[in-house]
Amino acid sequence: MTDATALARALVDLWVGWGVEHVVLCPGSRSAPLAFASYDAAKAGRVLLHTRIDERTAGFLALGIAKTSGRPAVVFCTSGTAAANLHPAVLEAAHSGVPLVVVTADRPASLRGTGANQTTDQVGLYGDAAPCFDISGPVPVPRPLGGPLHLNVQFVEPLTPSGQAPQLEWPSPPVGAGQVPSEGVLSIGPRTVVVAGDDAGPPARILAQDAHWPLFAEPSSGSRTGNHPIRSYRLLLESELGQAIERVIVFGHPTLSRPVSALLSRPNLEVVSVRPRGRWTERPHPVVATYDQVSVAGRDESDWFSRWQALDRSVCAELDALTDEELGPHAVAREVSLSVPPGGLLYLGASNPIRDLDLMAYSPTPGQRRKVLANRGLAGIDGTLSSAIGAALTRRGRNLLLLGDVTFMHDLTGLVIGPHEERPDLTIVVVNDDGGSIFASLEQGSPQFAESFDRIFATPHGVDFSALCAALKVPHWRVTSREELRHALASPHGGIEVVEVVVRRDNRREVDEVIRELGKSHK
Ligand SMILES: Cc1ncc(C[n+]2csc(CCOP(=O)(O)OP(=O)(O)O)c2C)c(N)n1
Ligand SMILES: [Mg+2]
Repeated sequence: MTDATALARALVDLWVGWGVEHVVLCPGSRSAPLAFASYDAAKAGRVLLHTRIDERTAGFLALGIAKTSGRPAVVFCTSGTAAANLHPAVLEAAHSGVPLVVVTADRPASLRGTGANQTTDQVGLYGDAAPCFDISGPVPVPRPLGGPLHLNVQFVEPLTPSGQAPQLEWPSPPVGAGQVPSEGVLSIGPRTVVVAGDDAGPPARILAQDAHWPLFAEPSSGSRTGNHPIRSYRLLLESELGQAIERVIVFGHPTLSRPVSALLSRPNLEVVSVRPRGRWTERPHPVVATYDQVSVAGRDESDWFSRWQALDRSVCAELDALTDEELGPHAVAREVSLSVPPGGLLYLGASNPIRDLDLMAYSPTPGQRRKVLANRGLAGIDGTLSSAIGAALTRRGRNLLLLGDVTFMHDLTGLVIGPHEERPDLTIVVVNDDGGSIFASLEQGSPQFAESFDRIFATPHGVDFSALCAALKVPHWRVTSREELRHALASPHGGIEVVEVVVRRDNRREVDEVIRELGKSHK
């Protein structure tokens, strides 16, 4: 079998050849050859190396890096349960089409099925979420483009560098024929809206602008700029105007609101899909056509868009007045959205924070664009701190993360960053309502289940964030007023810091109900 040191060095060369800049290392013995080879590559300035002890965190760190840098990022770990801890990040990468290279060290294949220490069946561990290459020597491996790649590497002892390791050549995979993207030309005619889900990108905005159609752009769509986004779209779908929609063009991966899912499933509605990135590119509802890209023949000269714009302005004015009364979660989202400068990064946690921001964020002009990201592939509350830290590692300038208290605690080891590691600038805004408030507005939150609600859904914890952050040596500020929040957001201290905003949870269901009514009253 191939010398472990030579194999590890050749793998690092392969990654560098793919354009990999960041490598995330999790310590272990079987993966030692990769650790030494990556360390040497980092010393030579060929890669940037990050070390994390928790593989789940490390996986999401690499995911955040790959999401923002547009290049594959590598994470590697030892054999056994370590490999299983990378699974959440692999699934998220698969569903959001992020080029994450997951490398698991293994023993030689001859030891499989024998009860050797720390040895399980790692080949194909992530199922069809990540194509797996079981490697014991150089074989052709394609560069990952959209989605994760699993390299399971069999290392034979010795696992430490000794003597002169032979130089290995990595064979190139055959180049496949590229597919020609399909293009649809849309007519002006039916009353049309453009829905831009996660990762829709600028084409959704450009189409809405060209055709003069309303744009329903989720915060992490990358399309929420210019004049066409309708901020309160979620509230307006049940209004008379919302009922008049005849056609929807869907981009990206919309996941945030039930009214949008309901819209897309309406009978007698024409849905045109622009194929999203990720593992499953089919829509969960019927579509009349699917294209890779679309353009429009003409411009809608009717009053369709101006009616949406007028209604949106009046509902947003009511919404702002309502949410201005106290420092609730919506006001926090508003303040955060206003404090991200052009070119800055805003990462969003799942659950209510991203939905509140969706309702409260204004749309900057395209030139003043901010990068807004979220893990919407599977919308987990795991790995959010790490993903945001990974994203921030690739960016200079202002970086913010807005997330809930439960989401924060789910990824606490994301804040365990050793003294040799690079720490990015990141202001973490935790909306602390002592539990998961999203369930309050769902069926489970109905008064008939009130008795068990806190115990089995909301899970209040009473955790002292200030003590938690002190233990992790992360600066922490607790704010209770809008002025304090503004001040904290306006004066970052550099490095990673936590701004905890304490808000109520007991009135969440009522507040959401009042907000929903704002749209309905404009029938
Ligand atoms: C890994 C994972 N586990 C569980 C869930 C289900 N879940 C969705 S939101 C949520 C609670 C989130 O609470 P918090 O972060 O405080 O946000 P809030 O709902 O209060 O806005 C949970 C447990 C999930 N999405 N992902
Ligand atoms: Mg919460």
